[in-house]
Amino acid sequence: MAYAPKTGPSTVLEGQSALDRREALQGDRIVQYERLVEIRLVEQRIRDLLTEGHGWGTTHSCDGQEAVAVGIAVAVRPTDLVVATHRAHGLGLALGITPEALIAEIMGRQDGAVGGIGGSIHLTDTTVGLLYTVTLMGAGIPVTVGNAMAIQVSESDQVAISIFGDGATNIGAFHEGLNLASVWNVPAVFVCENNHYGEYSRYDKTTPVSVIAKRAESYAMPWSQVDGQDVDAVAAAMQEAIDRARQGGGPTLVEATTYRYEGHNRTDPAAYRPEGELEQWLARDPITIMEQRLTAEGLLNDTGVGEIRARCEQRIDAAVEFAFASPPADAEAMFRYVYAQEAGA
Ligand SMILES: Cc1ncc(C[n+]2csc(CCOP(=O)(O)OP(=O)(O)O)c2C)c(N)n1
Ligand SMILES: [Mg+2]
Repeated sequence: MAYAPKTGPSTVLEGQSALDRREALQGDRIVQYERLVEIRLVEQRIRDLLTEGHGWGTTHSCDGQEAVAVGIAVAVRPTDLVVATHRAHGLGLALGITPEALIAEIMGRQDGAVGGIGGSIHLTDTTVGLLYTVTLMGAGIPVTVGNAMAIQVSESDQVAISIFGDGATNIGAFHEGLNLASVWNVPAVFVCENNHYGEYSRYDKTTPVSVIAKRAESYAMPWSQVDGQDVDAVAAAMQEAIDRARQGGGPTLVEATTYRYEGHNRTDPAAYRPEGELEQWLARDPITIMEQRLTAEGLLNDTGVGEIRARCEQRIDAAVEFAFASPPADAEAMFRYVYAQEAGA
């Protein structure tokens, strides 16, 4: 049976598909700013909904890491092939998934991004190039090498993108994947979102190098380390790496340094963090950084900031209403997309 789960646009706004949202983002820095705000507010609402019992399982919030998601989405084409992790609500929204499709997915509803059978950590929207997200650390890296190899063989001008955490760079798949990507010179960009923690361990307790991106040197691969609190900086580093890959220059490792404001998941109070660390990062909040920059450039003022926030709140209220109105996922659908082969066949 063909693999054809529902993916892509569910929307409360007529004519606004995931692809429309992506295109709007790529041309307009105010939209980029608005998307940062939207991601922050959606994450907060998702935690509330789960706390109130309107969904199952856990969630891994990306509050504080929004600029990495938006910076990536600015540079990546919808036709490129993106694979990411369990902490990907922000990336999904940045790439174009609507708040309603995301919230409905997490609430297990049929209008969710994958019909409600994937949930928080299995987001997909092939209309904007998000092939899948997966929580197995590093597992997307060899898959990305395969995607990039397929691109190379088919001589298309796409690029394969893999997004993973700092913890995943200690997994064998990271090293094997980067090694092979370099040897085959495939069009791939490996993006390490260094939020300084892998579950409950600070990265310097588990990782013997201070600049993770330098690990690329072992594989003769170009690398860059970029300020992950700054949309423009992330977009520029991504653009450079993507251009190199598209032009046949092979893979790059990009490290975006950032911080997660919440614990690893919603039951983690993050009591292991040193005192004052969160406050230091809050002082470099990605939303504030972009707000100040756009204000200095005369593109935004206090009224605009208030309007954008109110518009996001309204949109999210409508998205939640939409999700509640959507029927629960069809449990049978879980089995519809499983391949089986009879013994001896
Ligand atoms: C192969 C594997 N080992 C262990 C886990 C359990 N686990 C889930 S998330 C996580 C930490 C991930 O840290 P990082 O890669 O830095 O991503 P982050 O959660 O910080 O975004 C661990 C150990 C897993 N999912 N996969
Ligand atoms: Mg991490």
